[in-house]
Amino acid sequence: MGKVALITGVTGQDGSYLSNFLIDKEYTVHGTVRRSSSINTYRIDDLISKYQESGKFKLHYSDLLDSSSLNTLIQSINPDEIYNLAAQSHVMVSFKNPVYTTQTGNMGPLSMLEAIRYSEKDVKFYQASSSEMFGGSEKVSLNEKSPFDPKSPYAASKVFAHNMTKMYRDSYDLFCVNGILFNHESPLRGQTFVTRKITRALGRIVLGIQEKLTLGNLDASRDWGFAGDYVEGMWKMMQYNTPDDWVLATGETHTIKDFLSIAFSLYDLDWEKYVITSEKYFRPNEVDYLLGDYSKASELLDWKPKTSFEDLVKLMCESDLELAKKDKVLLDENLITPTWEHPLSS
Ligand code: NAP
Ligand code: F7E
Repeated sequence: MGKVALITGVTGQDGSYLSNFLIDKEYTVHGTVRRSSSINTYRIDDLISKYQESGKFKLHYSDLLDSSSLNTLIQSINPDEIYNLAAQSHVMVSFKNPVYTTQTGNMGPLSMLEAIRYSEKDVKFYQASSSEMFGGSEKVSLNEKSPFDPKSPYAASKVFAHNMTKMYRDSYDLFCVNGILFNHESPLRGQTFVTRKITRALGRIVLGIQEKLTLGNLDASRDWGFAGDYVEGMWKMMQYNTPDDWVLATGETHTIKDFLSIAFSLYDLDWEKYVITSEKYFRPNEVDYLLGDYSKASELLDWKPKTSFEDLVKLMCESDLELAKKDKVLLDENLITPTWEHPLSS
């Protein structure tokens, strides 16, 4: 019999990649979806169509603030492994909605840890911790022992959940894992994160249907990897013989300018002719520099990133050029209004 996994935040980027990965490993996957006024399952629609009937992939309404639904789900599904991927994951939005970001980021994992503590079964728990917790003020390589210095409500809420996860592991002898993941991207990345904002706009610029792209601080540096590689690392942490904290990263860091340069040069374009900056995308407090040291995961989990930075940029650009072609058809037929510089972009 295959294992049973519960994934919170299954409609997000990582939820989609992890669901695919676990189903390939013969898991039955249950995912939580929060109610919204329009259906937003586009990242997992292929899984729904392939596996819903056989019961290998099941969706349930839940919310991080609804401890009752989380508790009931854990009792009824009886999972072997829980991956807590749900969060208000946008750093800039966390400055605008600090209470919501903190309530969901704190109460969600805590509710699940309590449910696991009283569960008769030994349920393993994965918490999606983040490199944002480090704060990135110094140009150093960061590992599991590096100190935290959160610079946003998002990062502070991740530190709380990280500490709670470790505390439950140490206090109650539970298999609770923190995956401290550095930025990871893909064609399924949310469109308001900087990499996808760039590749989505670039596709339209190449086709002549967008003129300018407005961004914020172009000098920040990030350790960017491919989401598909990172979900394998999450799973490996859960199979290791002891629960622990683990960094997943690439060991390379690049500025937003580097990303722009590689992306635009794929189409022989000079990014400086298209990109403008606006104060509205600058954050109240910036994480300037993130570089991860994944040597512990490499040595003990035999994990390493497989996709290079250049290949990641190319993969995202190619995918978004195809999407831009669809935008162009709809635009030519007057079926959509261009809202490329969207007021909710952040
Ligand atoms: P994402 O694409 O933003 O997905 C977040 C998921 O959480 C979505 O399914 C979202 O639902 C769900 N969600 C948000 N608020 C919720 C609530 N109140 N109740 C229930 N579900 C809720 O994020 P991601 O990039 O896949 O990242 C996965 C996790 O890893 C997140 O916790 C993120 O903070 C963390 N992380 C990400 C990175 C990265 O670089 N991607 C790095 C380190 C850590 P909707 O689809 O309805 O919005
Ligand atoms: O910003 C700068 C911005 O929003 C990256 C989340 O997955 O990774 C992500 O958080 C950098 C920042 O990601 C724009 O100021 C410039 O320095 O793509 P981002 P993030 O803040 O690093 C971590 C690891 C997580 O855990 C989070 O969940 O890019 N930047 N101009 C911009 N960023 C955005 N979003 N939009 C701009 O226009």
